[in-house]
Amino acid sequence: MPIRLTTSAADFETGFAAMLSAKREDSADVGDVVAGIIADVRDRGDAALIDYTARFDRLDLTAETLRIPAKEMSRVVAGVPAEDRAALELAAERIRAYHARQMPQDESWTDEAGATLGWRWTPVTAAGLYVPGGQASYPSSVLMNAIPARVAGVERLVVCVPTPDGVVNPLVLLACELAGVDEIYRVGGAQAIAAMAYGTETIAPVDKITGPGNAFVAAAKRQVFGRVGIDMIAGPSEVLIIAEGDQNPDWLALDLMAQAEHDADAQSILITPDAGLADAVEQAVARLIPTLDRAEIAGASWRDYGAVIVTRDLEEAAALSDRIAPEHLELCVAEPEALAARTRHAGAIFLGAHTPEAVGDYVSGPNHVLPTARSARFSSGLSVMDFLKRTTLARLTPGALARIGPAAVRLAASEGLAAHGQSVAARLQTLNEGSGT
Ligand code: HSO
Ligand code: ZN
Repeated sequence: MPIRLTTSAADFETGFAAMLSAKREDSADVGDVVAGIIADVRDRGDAALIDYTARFDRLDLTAETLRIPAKEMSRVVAGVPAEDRAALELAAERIRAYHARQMPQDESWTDEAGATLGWRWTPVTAAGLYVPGGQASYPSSVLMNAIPARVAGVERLVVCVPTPDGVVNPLVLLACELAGVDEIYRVGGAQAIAAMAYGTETIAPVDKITGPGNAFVAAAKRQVFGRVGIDMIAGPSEVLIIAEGDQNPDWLALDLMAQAEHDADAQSILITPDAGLADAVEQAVARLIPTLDRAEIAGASWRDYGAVIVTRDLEEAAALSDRIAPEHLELCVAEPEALAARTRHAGAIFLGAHTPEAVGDYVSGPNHVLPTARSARFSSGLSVMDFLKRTTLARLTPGALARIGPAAVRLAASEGLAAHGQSVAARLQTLNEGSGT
């Protein structure tokens, strides 16, 4: 049974605090193993990748076959049914249009001292995207990672994807093609992250690595950070739904289970001021779970981490949501904009009964790579910004240097940095001589 809390009950705060602090992810400590794999890939390059791929994916590769050739790409992709292709194309187009709007502007202005200041944005040169194999190999996630990179102007986009027993997912390859991925390697795990960070004979290194993965991949990303940039380390998925009493309990049950089916560690929470709706949704979920393909995963997630909270009103529901800072926040209420305005901490907000979170996973346009485990308090979902960096610009006229330089000379002296002070003072002196004073 999911936990059930009522804000008017005396023990509410205790129950809520326990829910907030429950640790959902119990990832094994694989740091040492991963450090060994990274060192091996740095040492032996392609040969190490070939060994690990034989061992973990039961696939014999050579330096020539690490990369999936264009011919194989077109053959596999040609087998994708037209309806699947059309759906993926629609998704790609909408994701592209959304992320194009995110592109930030360069800025430049001249201030009252006469300094021309500003910044400009430039893309990272090469980005590497990790695509997991197995059950969590989502073509939609390929689009969500690769398209922002391309929109940002990344020149070289690399994908590493494990292909256990040589089996490739045609939709993953099609997503790579639609997003404009340049190179695809059939390598997975920590070894793939090491190869993209340090490079091998065949795989040139990248500057930034993004994408989800298992505990080994997550540990590898942590360990190569600094050598390359990485995106966030995402935890199990979450949804929080705030619903009014007149909402359809079957729809809400489906929305809750759409998160729960991702992972036994996923979390689905319903908050409502209507105890009757809370009961109806719990009953609907109980009916729904046995009908799902992933009944076991969804059932375990709902049993262990599911929560139903009954509040006095919507205002209180919004305040609780902020304390949770969910990855996905669904507002199934008559006036979702007003309620959204009352919340601050959420990775993505879905407004109204006809915007289920699942539509955001695929086709609405915003990114589905979002901050989990309460990190929406301080971070945001993946965007073009993850593939851009900002360079600041400053140009001083002689007059501007004369005006603000003396303060720099003073501060340099206070920090005991003589060359700093003189590098400014020497110029000020020349300016003074030139002006004849
Ligand atoms: N809801 C997941 C993303 C996803 N869902 C991919 C389906 N495919 C995490 O935001
Ligand atoms: Zn999903």
